[in-house]
Order: sequence, then C-alpha cells, then structure tokens
Amino acid sequence: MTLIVVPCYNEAGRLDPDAFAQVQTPCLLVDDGSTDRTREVIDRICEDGRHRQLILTTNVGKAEAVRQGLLTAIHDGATRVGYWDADLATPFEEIPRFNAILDRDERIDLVLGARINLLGREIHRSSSRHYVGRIFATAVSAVLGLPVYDTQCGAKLFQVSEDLRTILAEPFISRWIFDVELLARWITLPVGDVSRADQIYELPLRTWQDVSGSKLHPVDLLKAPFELLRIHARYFGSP
Ligand SMILES: Nc1nc2c(ncn2[C@@H]2O[C@H](COP(=O)(O)OP(=O)(O)OP(=O)(O)O)[C@@H](O)[C@H]2O)c(=O)[nH]1
Ligand SMILES: [Mg+2]
Repeated sequence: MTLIVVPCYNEAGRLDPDAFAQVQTPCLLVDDGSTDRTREVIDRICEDGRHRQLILTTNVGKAEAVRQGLLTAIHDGATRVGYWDADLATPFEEIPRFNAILDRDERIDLVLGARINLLGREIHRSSSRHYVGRIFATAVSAVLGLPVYDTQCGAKLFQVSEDLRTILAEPFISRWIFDVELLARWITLPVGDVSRADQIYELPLRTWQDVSGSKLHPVDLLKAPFELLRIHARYFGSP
C-alpha cells in the first residue's frame, strides 16, 4: 500500500477536498497545530474513510510533521510512503508516474519530483524563485557530492525499507531544508550492492504550478545557507 503524507499548516484556504475525493492513493493529512479551520477541512476530507489524519496539537514545523507522518504511515503498514505539498503545486495525477519508477526498477528506493522546464511540460514557476533555486541547488550538489537538480520539490515517494526507517529515526537538525538532510543521511548510510546515489531517481514532472499563499518568507531563504553549512558539518565534516 502507498500512503502519501500531506503536511498542513494553516491550509484551510488551499486544501482542495475535491482533489482528495478523486485521488486513488490514500493520504495521511498531518495537521501541524494549525490555528485556522484546517482541522475541519481535514475532517471533511477524511469522511470517506480512505484518507487518514494525524493531529499534532502544537506546531512543530514541516520537517518534523513530515517525519512524524512518514513514521506513522510506515507503522500503519504502508510499503511505499511519500510526501506531497498541500497546495498540490504538483498535481496528484503525477503519483502513478512515481510508483511506476519504483515498480520498474527494484534498485531504486527514493523518487524525487524535479521541476525542469523542458519543452512539452507545464512547469510554471516565478523566475526569481527559479534562479534562487538554481543557485541553491548548485550549492546543495557540492555539499552532497551528488548531481541532484531539485531537492526542494514538495513531491517525493520512497520504498519502505530498514534503511528508510534508519534515516527517519531521529528528528532533522534543519527546519527548512530537511529534504537535503534526508538525502545527506541516505548517502552516508553504509553501502550495499547498489551505490547510494544509484538508489535515488529524479523524475522530471509533467506539471508543476506555483500556488499563491506560500508560507515561505524571504527571511527563511536567508537561513538556508546556514542550514546547509550545518548539514555539511554534521554529515560530511571531519570526525
Ligand atoms: N507541518 C508544517 N507544514 C508546513 C509548515 N509551513 C509550510 N508547511 C507545508 O509545506 C507545504 C509547502 O508549503 P508552501 O507554503 O506551499 O511552500 P512554498 O513556499 O510554496 O514552497 P514551494 O511550493 O516549494 O515553492 C505545504 O503542505 C504547507 O502546509 C509548517 O510550519 N508546518
Ligand atoms: Mg507551494
């Protein structure tokens, strides 16, 4: 069973109950101590009995909300788990493409959505976000030593394994760029038959649409380089 974690912080205005009614894959909606009517909307979405909810009474931030959600999904018996931004900037229609990658190649454990504006795709992202994102992605590639294009896309799907449990066992040290930290943990795990890098697949999305109402403030962008340095020191620094 695949279970998709949807972190929600004050998302009453952006959650789309119709989209949840239509999607085939069950979701675990995590309310992260929202102060608006998010819980009511989540209750309504979960009425059909397919989707589940996890209520965190105080706000712990996206990183910890996603981690708690993934651990709950694994505990509930999911064999594939992922996370998906509540604004559905990546539409649910992309989920089968993520599953297809894991179906096709058993060496792959992590599938990351990548927002690459190729011809024939519908990737609508503001140019300022795009260029800041390219600079950040270049720094991330250098720190991880991995030619990853887009760590920050809010759509990811993982095969459940002992390794996945291991990298989720402890809270992340970063609040904003935990996606990078998750990859840092993965590639520093002991290596088996397949190299850690070869277990990761970036899937260029067909559609991605910037949705207004982002909770990311410009000041948060300034924190990203510092968090990246902390990740470098923690996972790649000399002992
Ligand atoms: N649990 C939790 N989730 C959060 C928090 N802040 C944002 N999120 C969730 O993170 C996801 C993405 O949030 P957005 O505000 O859309 O982020 P964004 O700035 O648009 O980022 P992009 O969509 O990648 O451009 C949504 O599912 C939010 O509900 C938080 O404090 N706690
Ligand atoms: Mg968004």
